[in-house]
Amino acid sequence: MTNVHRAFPSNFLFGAATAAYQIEGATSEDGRTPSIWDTFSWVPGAVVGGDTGDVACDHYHRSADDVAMMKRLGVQTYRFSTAWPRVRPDGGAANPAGIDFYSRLVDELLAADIVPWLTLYHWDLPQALQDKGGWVSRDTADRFTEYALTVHDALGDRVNIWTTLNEPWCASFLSYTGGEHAPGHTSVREGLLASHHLLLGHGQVIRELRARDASLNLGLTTNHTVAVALDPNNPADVDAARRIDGQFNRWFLDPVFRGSYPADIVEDIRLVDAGAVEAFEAAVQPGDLDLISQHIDTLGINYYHGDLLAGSPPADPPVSADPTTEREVRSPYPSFEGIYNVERGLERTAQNWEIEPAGLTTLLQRIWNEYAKAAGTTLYVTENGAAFDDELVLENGEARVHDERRVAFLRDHLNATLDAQEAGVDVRGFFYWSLMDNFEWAWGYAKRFGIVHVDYETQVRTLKDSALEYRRIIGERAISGAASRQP
Ligand code: PNW
Repeated sequence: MTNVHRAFPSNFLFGAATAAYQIEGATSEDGRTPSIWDTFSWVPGAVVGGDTGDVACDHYHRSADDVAMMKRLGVQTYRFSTAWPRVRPDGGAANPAGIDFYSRLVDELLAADIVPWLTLYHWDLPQALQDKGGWVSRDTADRFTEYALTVHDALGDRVNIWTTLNEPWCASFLSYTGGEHAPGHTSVREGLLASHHLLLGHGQVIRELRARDASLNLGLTTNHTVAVALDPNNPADVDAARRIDGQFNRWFLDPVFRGSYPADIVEDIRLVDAGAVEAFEAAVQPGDLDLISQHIDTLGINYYHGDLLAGSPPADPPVSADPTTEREVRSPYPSFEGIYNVERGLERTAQNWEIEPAGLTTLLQRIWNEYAKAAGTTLYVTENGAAFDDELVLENGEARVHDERRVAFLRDHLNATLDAQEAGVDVRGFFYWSLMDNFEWAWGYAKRFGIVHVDYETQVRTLKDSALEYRRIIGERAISGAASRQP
């Protein structure tokens, strides 16, 4: 193995990320009311193990310790989200007790010299607003704007970096069409309307915050896949990749950067559900796309894995007997019929997600060249990480987690980020998902993404080997040591 030493530019920011519902707990304290994730987690079968966010990492009571831990880790920035049902319970009046929590957190971060990176919506919509239609209703975009302004009233003097939404694909299609996330609906119409109203809320908040303070750094975080056709000369494979790319990537990037929804995807969906597309087209009102396509300073990219796609069952039998090979994309999603995910023989995470660091380079280059560069928008990797079956062991009385696969994962994806930068992409930072093990949505506590291990009985935090490696990388501002790259 060769030794490497690859330095990061001096302006590159190293961070770690979390989200309110996944770590805070204290779901009924200080005036907080239920979100759609509370109510969804109460539905039998919705979340593995019947887990809920009631306690989670108890971060609501431990934020000072958690910030001290981040300081020991050396992270320069911390990406967190504010909980709408704490700040404006039931989507109604502002709640000073809930707001105070974030005010203290921000003070703690600033005192520790950690840049607060605030996300306004990481999926915890007040249930009372879902009862009025949730994101299917246009009104929710206005309620979101009110909530954002309340957060800005309280924190705008200390927080400079604001992200409106985390992963609108998940908050719309995965939640209102796929049924896998709260509120667990399975309607094409609802998914389409939710996607538009989320983006509308994004645009309104950008406009209002910009008008209040032109010096804010404003942006959006989107999740992506890298859709590759099995055979670039086979029209069916190319079409499968086009459809996946269209819904995951272009459906959100086109309106934000070009002011229009991708026409090919609209037409695909019309073939499957004309009524849904009609409702969607009626929902897109004059002026909406101008709001949605306003300039953003920052685009956050969340990357976990790509997809190799075929338009028919692959001819070659898969090498392994893995049941996930040659699987037809399980699809409540419109126009995903007859698309097959092809087994690449890549290593996989505990969630069966493929590990493909080079996909991150490809993705960053593509988004930079096709969207962000012309718009003068800077890119950050706002999420990248993996769940593995970690084991806590005692060594000489000391708790350790030897998560060498996550160490390699982290190094490989940081390398992939540097590869993109060297290819000319303006990508200025990386957030590992997640700072600590937490409530992994539909998987509950069964999947651990943290570089910090959480014992959910005692709430003891233990730095995994990946945290120690991240601390070393951040300290040296370089990736050094034996190369561990995957192809
Ligand atoms: C993202 N999918 O969620 C979120 O932003 C995080 O809160 C989450 O913990 C992390 O990734 C790891 O999952 C996703 O099913 C959840 O395609 C599910 C999907 C994608 C992203």
